[in-house]
Amino acid sequence: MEEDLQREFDRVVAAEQRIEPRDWMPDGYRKTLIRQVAQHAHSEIIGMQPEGNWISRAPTLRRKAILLAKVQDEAGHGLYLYAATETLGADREDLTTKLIEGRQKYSSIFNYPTLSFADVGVIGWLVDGAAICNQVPLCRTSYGPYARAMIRICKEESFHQRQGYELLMTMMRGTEAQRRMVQASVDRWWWPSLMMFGPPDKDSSNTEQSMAWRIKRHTNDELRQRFVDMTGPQADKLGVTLPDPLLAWNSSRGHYDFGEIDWDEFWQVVGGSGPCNAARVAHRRAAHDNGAWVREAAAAYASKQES
Ligand code: FAQ
Repeated sequence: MEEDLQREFDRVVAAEQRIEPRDWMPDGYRKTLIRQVAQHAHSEIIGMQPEGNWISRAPTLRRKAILLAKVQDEAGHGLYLYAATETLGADREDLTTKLIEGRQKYSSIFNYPTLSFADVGVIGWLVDGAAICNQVPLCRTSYGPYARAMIRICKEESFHQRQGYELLMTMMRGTEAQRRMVQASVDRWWWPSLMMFGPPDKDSSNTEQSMAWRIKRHTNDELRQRFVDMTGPQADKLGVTLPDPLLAWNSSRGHYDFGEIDWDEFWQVVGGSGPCNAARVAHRRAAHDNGAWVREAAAAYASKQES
């Protein structure tokens, strides 16, 4: 019986069809999806903090409106993704508890500080750019609710990337001090952006199985290379220098070569010792605690409706 179910699951995955919530699925597939999608949802929610830091200090009304809308989109992405985990049987309260107790991960990138308004542009260009590179293939992931959430998320992410690039273009046309601010920001965010794609394939514990299940459609190194290839010409057009002396177009490979990533730094940040890990989690915990009365009121209202 279980063998028949497994055969049908394998057939659906191999045929590029979607596994849906009521379908049978191996336990490991369910667990891997809950892990990845929850981590992705947490990243969107924690990812509101670095840019949220600049909402009250945006230089113009237009920039403030754009930034507010972007940060709200990220909250929305977190919510679609938590909803996708619920279709797998996860409990959102439990996932939030795991996040604020440090038992579940979120993307390393959000543990770096935003020191100037240029960081808002660079996050849009590089961080949303890397997120898009990673997430467009996830529109074809094998689990239906995740794939469908990714379609909408990617549409919004591409606006996020464009607003960042447009902000940087504007600053680069400004004063010498603004150009220096953009370059300093690129210097700080370039390497952490490359780390977003995860460890090198040889050290990636989950990739092989996730590719076999067609949860992941490309390896970490493939997507990282795609991002570098996409970003090199954009940096030239913008007039900034990516902080890697080894970055160079390799015509025989048809790709950019680039330098070695500091994997010690990556594992430190993933392990909780990055520059802002403690502050990010403390802020999320405080927001959760401060929202307790809203949850209690909603629950009281719901039980009144039932009675
Ligand atoms: N940070 O075996 P792999 C965004 C962990 S959303 C922290 O290669 P996998 C939007 C990994 O969990 C950004 N931990 O893992 C936005 C695993 O540990 P575990 C988030 C990381 O899952 C923009 C271990 O290392 N995007 O930016 C990281 O096959 C602007 C071994 O790694 C997603 O989550 C990392 N960077 O591949 C919002 C996309 N990398 O769990 C606001 C969906 C790896 O076994 C502002 N996720 N680890 O204990 C994915 O595509 C995959 O999960 C990867 C990692 C590629 C991130």
